Amino acid sequence: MSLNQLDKPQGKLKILHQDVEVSTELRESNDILDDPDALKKRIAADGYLLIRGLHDKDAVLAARKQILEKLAAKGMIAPETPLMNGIFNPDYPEPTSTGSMGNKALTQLPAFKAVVEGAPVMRFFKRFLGGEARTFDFKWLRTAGPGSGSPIHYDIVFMGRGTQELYSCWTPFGDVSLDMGPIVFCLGSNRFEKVRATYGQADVDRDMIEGHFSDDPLEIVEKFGGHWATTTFSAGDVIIFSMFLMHASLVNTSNKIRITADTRYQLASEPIDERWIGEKPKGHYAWKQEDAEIESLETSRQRWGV
Ligand SMILES: O=C(O)CCC(=O)C(=O)O
Ligand SMILES: [Fe+2]
Repeated sequence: MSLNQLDKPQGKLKILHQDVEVSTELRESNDILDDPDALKKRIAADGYLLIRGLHDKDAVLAARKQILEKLAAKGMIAPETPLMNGIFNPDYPEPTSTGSMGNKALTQLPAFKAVVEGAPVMRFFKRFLGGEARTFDFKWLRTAGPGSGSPIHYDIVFMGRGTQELYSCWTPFGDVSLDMGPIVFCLGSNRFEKVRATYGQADVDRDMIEGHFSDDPLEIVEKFGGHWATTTFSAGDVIIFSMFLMHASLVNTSNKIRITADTRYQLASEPIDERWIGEKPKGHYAWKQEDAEIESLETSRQRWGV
């Protein structure tokens, strides 16, 4: 065993400020891709579907290149390093976070749209949902620099005004190793009934809550059960998950920018959350806007009794 491994207890990875036991085993669903019933059963049980190589790698890398060119023009890429490596410029004056997203200059890039609205993913959802699928016009594109990580949450509280038969799809634009901060799931959290019935019924723009559920990844597994799990991703892979699967991202401890998108898909015939559609989606019109008063996490959790 190398010194490095001794320094870092095996299996422990960083979520927020904590080193947590994180499994790196997620189940692949490539073998049941053509079987919608099996896919539905699996997502109902596991909360996610990991599909390796759904997208053409070259299409994903073409989008990566266009995105990186924009980031380089802003000075975010370390000088004298190969563009496609996506090394963060340590002298870049602003902190980057997984929250820097939805930027139209990036989400309208043709090569980006060609992936997240492209035939492979739309065909997948058409078959999986059993009808014409559509995606939100708003895309969450994240350029997550060193040190960043996303908080622990269910997606439903941000996008639950339409159908609940709504799915998130997380797409890496380039390979994502464990040190680059991939998405991490609390497996079993889709069955936290009391959490689903309380926090899971909230709407951030109506309730003015924090949005995330906890600042403490260990608290979740100790109090409610489940365990944290992630995997490494290659360009072309996607992971699709339910609105009620608790997730976050590992802290990016590398020197690279992690480029990923999360986009949403549903049946075209079902009601859709009006905040995320149209030419200029209105987005979170109240939550965390200027002068917004946000209820503390502690108060929300007391109110919910969880
Ligand atoms: O990529 C991240 O950091 C967070 C992703 C996320 O919350 C999502 O895909 O819904
Ligand atoms: Fe999310």
